[in-house]
Amino acid sequence: MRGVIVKGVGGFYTVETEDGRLHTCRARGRFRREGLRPLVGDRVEITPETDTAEGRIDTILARSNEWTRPPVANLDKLVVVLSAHWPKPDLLLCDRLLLDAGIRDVAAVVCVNKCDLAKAETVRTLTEEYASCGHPVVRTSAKTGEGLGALLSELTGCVSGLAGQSGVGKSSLLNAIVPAFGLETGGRAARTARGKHTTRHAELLSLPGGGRVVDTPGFSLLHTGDIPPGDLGGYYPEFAPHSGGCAFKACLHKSEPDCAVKAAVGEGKIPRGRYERYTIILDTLLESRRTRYD
Ligand SMILES: Nc1nc2c(ncn2[C@@H]2O[C@H](COP(=O)(O)OP(=O)(O)OP(=O)(O)O)[C@@H](O)[C@H]2O)c(=O)[nH]1
Ligand SMILES: [Mg+2]
Ligand SMILES: [Zn+2]
Repeated sequence: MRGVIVKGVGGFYTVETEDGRLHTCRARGRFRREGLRPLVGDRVEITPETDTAEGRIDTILARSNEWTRPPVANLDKLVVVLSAHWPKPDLLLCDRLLLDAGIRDVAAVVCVNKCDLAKAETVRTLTEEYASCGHPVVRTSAKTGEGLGALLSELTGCVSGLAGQSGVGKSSLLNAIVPAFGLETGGRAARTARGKHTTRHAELLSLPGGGRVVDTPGFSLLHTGDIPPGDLGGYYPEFAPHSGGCAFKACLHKSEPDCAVKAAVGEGKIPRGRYERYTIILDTLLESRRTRYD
């Protein structure tokens, strides 16, 4: 029987089969020997046990994409959630997530949450910065309900993932959209009991209007996708109108002379923050090349 992994905890995978039933499955031992790890979002073939809600995962079908942070597969869309208030938005993490989506050719949306607490100016700056790189930006408040319709229409009809720092409100947003999800959110009590993270496992949830969404645990460290440094600029759509004007064809837009991208930053046509974080990511890519080939 075919199904999709909606949850995986401690070597047990919950598989929803096409008839809508849930089966708690173990993976075949062969997967471990082959270094293959079933992921939430995986489409699988299972052998159900007769008369119980259990079974065994036999085959993992080909993935359209896979992610290590969060560990999920087959996303159509990534929603990067930022908090416009506390925690302070980690824009480098946001840019890396957008890059990860770009590398996988997965659509990305930026969600600026906690608008009820934020200064209007903070919300505006974040919106402008990310709208200029071509991503839809939705402004939300899980508390007042602002923007939830716009967020829901981004989620409906596809398989999407909510990612971002711990505490930005990913689970709260999903609860506000579908109260029946009943996801645990980061009250103070929940946090002190377990450290910083409230959501501990990725879980794929079905949306009432069709589509699925995965709530993921927040994280801060992220390994930048392994791409040649010269390709990085290609994942910055806001560079595209300018990069043809660089003196060097293989310009990294860093220290080369006559760089049209840097000129555009100087003229305020490309957000400076995005550019500065681009150079940070570029340096990590250059550094990892150096350590590999020395
Ligand atoms: N005022 C306000 N508070 C919010 C909003 N969204 C979330 N919160 C609060 O922020 C805290 C963290 O929310 P969570 O939904 O647990 O955050 P999360 O992103 O799921 O965090 P992890 O599961 O740890 O990754 C909770 O106390 C929420 O009540 C919002 O839009 N406005
Ligand atoms: Mg959560
Ligand atoms: Zn350049």
